Amino acid sequence: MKILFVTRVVEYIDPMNIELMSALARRVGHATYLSILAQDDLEADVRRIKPDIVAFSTLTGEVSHYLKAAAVVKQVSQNIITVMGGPHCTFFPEVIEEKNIDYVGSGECDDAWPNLLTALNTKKDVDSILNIFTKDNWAGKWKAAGENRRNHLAGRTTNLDGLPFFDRELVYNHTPLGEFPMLSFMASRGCPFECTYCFEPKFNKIYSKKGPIFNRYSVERLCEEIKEAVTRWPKQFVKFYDDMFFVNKDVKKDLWLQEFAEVYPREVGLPFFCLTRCNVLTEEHLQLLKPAGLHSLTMSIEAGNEYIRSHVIKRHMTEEEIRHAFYLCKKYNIVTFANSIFGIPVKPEIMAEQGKTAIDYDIESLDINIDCKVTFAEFGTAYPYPGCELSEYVVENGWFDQNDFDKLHISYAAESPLNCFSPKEKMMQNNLALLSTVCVAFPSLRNLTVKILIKLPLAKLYFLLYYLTKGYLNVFKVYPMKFTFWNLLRNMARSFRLEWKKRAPGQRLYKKPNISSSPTNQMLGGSSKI
Ligand code: B12
Ligand code: SF4
Repeated sequence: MKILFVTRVVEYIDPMNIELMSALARRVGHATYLSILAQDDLEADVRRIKPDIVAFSTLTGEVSHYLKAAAVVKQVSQNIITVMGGPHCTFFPEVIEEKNIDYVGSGECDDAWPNLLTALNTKKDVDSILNIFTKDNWAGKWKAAGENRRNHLAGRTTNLDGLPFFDRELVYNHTPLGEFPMLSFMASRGCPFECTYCFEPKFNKIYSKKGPIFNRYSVERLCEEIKEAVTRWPKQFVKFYDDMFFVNKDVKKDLWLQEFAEVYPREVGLPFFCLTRCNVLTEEHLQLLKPAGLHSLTMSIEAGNEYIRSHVIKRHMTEEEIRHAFYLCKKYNIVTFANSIFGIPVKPEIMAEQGKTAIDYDIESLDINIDCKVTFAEFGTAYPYPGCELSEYVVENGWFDQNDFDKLHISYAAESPLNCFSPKEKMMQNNLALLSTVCVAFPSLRNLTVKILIKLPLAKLYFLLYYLTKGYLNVFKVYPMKFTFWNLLRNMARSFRLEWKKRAPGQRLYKKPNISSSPTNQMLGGSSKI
């Protein structure tokens, strides 16, 4: 069969979801194609390729784009089968009720996806395939009878080594990503922590007693795949995008990490980036990983305020642990990257008790990033994704209308979707998010920013400052890669468009306006009502 994958946009990280799904499909004998909404004409691609199946992998904020895309596919031919999977479907399999979606893959579909393809190809029963929701099995069992949907989930994939190598060719032949000198990969799946804004704790609940919470490729298999990729495409840097590259505070007990530190430099030898948490990192980790090629490390701070960290988002780490982790990185000359979340709502009575406004909490987050001397600090907005504890908290408090996914922008670099902030506060949050990255790099701008700049409607200027700071830090510090002059210019122009789009979706900065235009009315610098 011919399978056309549709994705919204390809940026600088490998779309590993599509690359894996394509590899799994090819392994069972199907041909795969790619259409990218931000650059291609989907309708023309569908008419030219004549796919049997069109497949989407969706995050929550982008689901409405894919539903519009599915409508375009069905307009061309009702016979084309549409399948949707990805994190949104894991938490919200109800998407099967959409008229233009024929099948939904929920949870890990490493087996379900090829099983579905085989069943469709051989016209066998699909309703009983675990992880796959159909119109019939949904209406007959889960919706009508209310049977526990978890019964329809297979266990978690235990043997990651058994997965095929990602089909990077599908993406690299179609986008500039193959020439971009960074390769992304995940050495593991899962995370045992319980942050309330993240999908992992919910995922762990859904999969309770159905397989390992944290699981890794073997070091040998991991290095084999990276080696194969870097011999085919010119890469200078590896970004390990695991939620947690290591979870064990005690390095001696992490035999995998020790083996990695020995084998990776010998077999791959490229500098790398990875992620962990401040309360996991120890000096021994850096002593082990620095000689192995560790160049930059993400440890998210998320909130400077202790109450928010412990009670609202459950990060469960002290300020001292945060400061110490960043101090260690400075000591070992490791470049640091930290995310923080603005616009995390606190109940009015607690705010009154603490004598703080909503913006005070955000400024506290800026300040801890400055104190920790984070190399590159990025500030997003709190977004309630389905199933996460944070979402229940904002819905219970009446700050967000449950199931209103259209309010969730494609990126949390946009305005807060919560109604507990005034338009003025939302404008200040947006301004501060842009300027904080600049302030952490140039701390002398902090006072001017929080006292004056934050209140001015100059978001476009702030975006430019943010973009230049981020661009400089990314290219020269976090991911140090060599570009030819023209390549650098090309990448700058492209990344400028992508960054802008994340904040001002209505703007026509892409090559051609298409069906991926925004479902929301959020604009750079806040809503137009200000
Ligand atoms: C890499 C990554 C990114 C990359 C690339 C994203 C991309 N489009 O590929 C970048 C940096 C761009 C990114 C950005 C964002 N991300 Co992100 N990202 C991830 C991360 C770490 C890994 C995703 C991945 O590739 N996994 C590997 C693949 C193989 O696994 P998978 O996607 O889960 O796929 C499995 C199943 O879902 C299913 N499946 C997937 N696709 C399909 C398709 C079909 C047809 C079928 C049948 C099954 C199926 O089978 C797969 C194999 O088991 C995840 C966290 C995580 N642990 O997964 C967050 C995650 C996906 N991101 C998330 C979010 C919120 C974002 C942002 C909104 C954040 C922001 N900065 O604004 C943006 C939005 C970007 C966008 N809209 O495109 C959330 C999504 C929550 C949700 N409910 O949708 C996650 C889950 C993080 C989290 N902890 O909550 N992200
Ligand atoms: S540590 Fe990271 S991946 Fe793990 S639950 Fe928290 S936010 Fe999610």
